[in-house]
Amino acid sequence: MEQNQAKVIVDGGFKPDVVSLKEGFPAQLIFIRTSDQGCLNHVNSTTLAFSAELPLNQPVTVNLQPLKSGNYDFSCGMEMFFGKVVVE
Ligand SMILES: [Cu+2]
Repeated sequence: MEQNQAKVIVDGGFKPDVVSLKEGFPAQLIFIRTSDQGCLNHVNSTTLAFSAELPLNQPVTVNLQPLKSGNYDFSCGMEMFFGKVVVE
């Protein structure tokens, strides 16, 4: 099966801050924090039900169950920086 994943570089913000995933298949978000800037050593999402530490320069894969179409938010631990997952 085709991979259903999106990569986000964490470098003083989430880059890109909008990513897309396909509806109805297991999915992965891969975060790579490449900078010590800001307060981005933690990412979480209430709507996607995950929470992860982001060690510097180590890709972190978040596995997601098949998703329904819609928009989902994620943010840094202090909810200062935000990103969005568009599932369709
Ligand atoms: Cu923050």
